[in-house]
Amino acid sequence: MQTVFHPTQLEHNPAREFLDGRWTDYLESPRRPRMILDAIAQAQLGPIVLPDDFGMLPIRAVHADHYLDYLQSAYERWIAAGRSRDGVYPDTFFKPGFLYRPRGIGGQAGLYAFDLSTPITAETWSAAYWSAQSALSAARMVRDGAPAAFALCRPPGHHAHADLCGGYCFLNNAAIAAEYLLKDDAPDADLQKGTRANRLAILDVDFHHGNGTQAIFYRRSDVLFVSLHADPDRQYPYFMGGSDERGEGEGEGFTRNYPLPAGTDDARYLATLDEACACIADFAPRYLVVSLGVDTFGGDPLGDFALTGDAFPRIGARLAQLKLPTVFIMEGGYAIEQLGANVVGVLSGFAKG
Ligand code: SP5
Ligand code: ZN
Repeated sequence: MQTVFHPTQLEHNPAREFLDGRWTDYLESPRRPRMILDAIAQAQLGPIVLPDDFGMLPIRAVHADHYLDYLQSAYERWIAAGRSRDGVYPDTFFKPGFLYRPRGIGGQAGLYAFDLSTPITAETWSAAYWSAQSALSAARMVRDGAPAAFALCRPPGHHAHADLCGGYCFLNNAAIAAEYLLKDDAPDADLQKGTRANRLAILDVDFHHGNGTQAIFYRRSDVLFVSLHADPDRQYPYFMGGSDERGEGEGEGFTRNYPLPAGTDDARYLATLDEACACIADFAPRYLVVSLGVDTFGGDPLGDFALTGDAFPRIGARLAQLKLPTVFIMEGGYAIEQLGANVVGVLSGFAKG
C-alpha cells in the first residue's frame, strides 16, 4: 500500500493548547507523522510518495470561500493588529442567538473556530493545504485502481466543518477526498458488480466523533457517514455524535452514530465495528473512505477506551472484508510511542485481510 505525505505538513507546530483547564504542550505535534513514517518504513508497508497539487478547486467543493480566505489571511491580520506571535487564539466564541458578524480579526477568530485547539500560525495554511493534497492523491490512486491507499494527513480533518476549525482540524481531508471520488465519471462498466455509482461511505473510527464530516454530509443521501466514538455525554466534541442523529431531509438515514462507553475493550469495539460494517455493506457504496484515528488505544492521553495493540490489525482485517476500494485518511492518535505500530497495524491488517 502506498503512503502519501508532504514534508510541509510538518511545519505546523503550535506551542500550546488549552486542555483540562491548563495550558499544555500541543499534542498534535510534528512528531506524530514522523513516528508513523518510521513505522511504515520499518514494516516495509510500501512506498512513501509526495502528493500532486490538485489546487484549490477540490477544497472549495467542501469549504466556504469566506472560510478559506480567513484561514489564509488570519495570521497576517492577527499580527497586523499587534497580537501574539504564538498564533490566532480566539477569546470569544459565536453562539446561537448572537446577531453580529464582525469584520475584524478578533471577532472572526471566534466566528470560525469552536475551540482553542486550532491556533493559526504562519505555517498553518500551507501544512493544511498539503495535508488535503495528500488525501486527494491517495483518493486518485484508489480511483485509478489501487485496492487501498494511505494519506498521512496532518493536520487532521474530521472535526472541521465547511466554515469552522476545531479539534486540531482546519480542512476536512476525508470530506475533500470523498467529494473528489464522487465526481469520478468512470463508465458504469467499470463499476464492481453490485455496487452503485455515485455512492460513497465514510467510516470514522477515531476515538472522537467526526462532527465536521457528519455536518458536511448531513443532508445528503449519496454519502453514508458511520462513526464509532466516545459518548458525547462524556467526551469531546460534546455537541454532536448522539445515536439519535441520523441525517436530515434527503439525508435521513444516511448518518449512523455508535457512541461507546469508557473502558470499551477489543471485544466490544470489534462487535460494534461488525454492526457498522453491515450497515456499510447494505449501502453498497462504490468507495470507502476511512477516517483513521488510533486514539481508541488504551494508552492514549485523550481517550478513555481500552483497546490493545492487537485490536488494530483486527480492525484492518474487518475493513478488508468489505472488499471496497478504500482510502485511509489519518486523523487522531496521541500515544506517541505506540502510534506508528497502531497505524501500521490497521494498514497491514487490511493488506493481509
Ligand atoms: C483529530 C482529533 O483526534 N482531535 C481531538 C481533539 C481533542 N481536543 C481536546 C479534547 C478534550 C480532552 N479532554 C480529556 C483529556 C483527558 N485528560
Ligand atoms: Zn480523535
